[in-house]
Amino acid sequence: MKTKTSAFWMPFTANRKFASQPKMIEGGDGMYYTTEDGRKIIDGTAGLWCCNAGHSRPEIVEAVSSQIKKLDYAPSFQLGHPKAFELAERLVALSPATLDHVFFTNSGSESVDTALKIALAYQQLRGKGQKQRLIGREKGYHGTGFGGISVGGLGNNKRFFGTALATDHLPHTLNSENAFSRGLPEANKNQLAELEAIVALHDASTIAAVIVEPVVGSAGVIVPPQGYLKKLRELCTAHDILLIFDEVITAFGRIGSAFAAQEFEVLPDIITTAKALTSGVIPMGAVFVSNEIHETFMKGPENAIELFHGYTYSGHPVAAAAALACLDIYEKEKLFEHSKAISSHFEDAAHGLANCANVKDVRNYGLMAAIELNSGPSGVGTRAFEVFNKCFFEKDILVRVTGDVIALSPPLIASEQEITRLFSQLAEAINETA
Ligand code: PXG
Repeated sequence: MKTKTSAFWMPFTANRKFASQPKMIEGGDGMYYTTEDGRKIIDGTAGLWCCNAGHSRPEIVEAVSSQIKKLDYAPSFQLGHPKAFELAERLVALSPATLDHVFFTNSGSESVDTALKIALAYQQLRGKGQKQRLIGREKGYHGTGFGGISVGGLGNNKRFFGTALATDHLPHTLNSENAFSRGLPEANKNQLAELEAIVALHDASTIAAVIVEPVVGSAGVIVPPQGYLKKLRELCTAHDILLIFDEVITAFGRIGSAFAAQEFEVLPDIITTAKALTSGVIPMGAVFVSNEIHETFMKGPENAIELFHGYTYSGHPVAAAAALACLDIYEKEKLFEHSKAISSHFEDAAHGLANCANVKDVRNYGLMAAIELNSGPSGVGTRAFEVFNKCFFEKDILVRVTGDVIALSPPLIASEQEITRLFSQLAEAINETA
């Protein structure tokens, strides 16, 4: 039966265009989705960068259903249930040392807003209440909450909604000099001079935190220039500014290590996560906070609430059960190691498209890649959207399109053969769209 599409106002979607030619997914299994018309297609995007363990894993299904039978829901306000505590312990064992505390949320947007609030409150609590300005970066995506869009750097997401917070933005690091470079690019290493300019403009005494995606995801896989993140850490430390890594996409093996912080050997003060924490099965986010920040909150009278913040579903038992089962899969199947091991094959496959029609740039790191096309004759994004349609309807692969960029981020369980097939199908679609 054909699904009716009028009542559901779809997010970040051209709703009327979708209704004219719906792309409907009915099933998922491992690396594959099944479409409404019964075709098995390779999931080249891990859903929306989240299904790192692959789809409908029986171990997670089992953990979720037995948790619902045992305890469906319990509050985390002034009460607890063991699964959330167990999950927090497991997570801090994975996270960089000194980020030993976890605040649970339900999404990446909530993780970002939580991190920003913790940063602002921390500055107040340690007597630096003037430090209230937040610095994001052009092209940054930090979700859709009012905090996230304030520090975010994508104009379309900010337009109409005002800017709730005092912010400023670093320049992005995309540079045509770096086109077709593999892994970390060279040019724009000095882009951080702008942070000094922002500090000179507003004064460090007014700046609470800088938030960046270590590898930019949404805006089209922008890989940090060599040494950039280390330099950013040095500057933040020198000016007594907190550094927040938004790892909603990069955490949990997407670029080989558990966290980008470990991959790039840069220790932020706060890390935001969501998505692959549960492999996308149940919504959940986690914010990792340094001991220093946490201790600053744990100083008042013991019967006082330390942070007036949280969500009904913070640490939800079913989400926690899903996350624990998911972490077991990552560990047992060594998926982070696998992700790293196949990343050079993935890199070769991505750069194999450099000579396809209209390809302007290829960027990659870990299991993230962007194939950027020249804009089509009818404007930005039209050609890439046509490629997306062709991939879905004719080539049996799912890719993600933002503007002129086709992004790839397959589940970490991908085999070399599946990666080869994904990129060869995509190459055909690009060439046939020319
Ligand atoms: N931070 C980052 C770095 C993200 O990538 C969020 C925060 C917000 O997460 P929630 O769970 O609130 O959506 C994200 C989300 C895309 C795409 O196609 C990316 C995201 C979401 C939807 C689509 O690039 N990232």
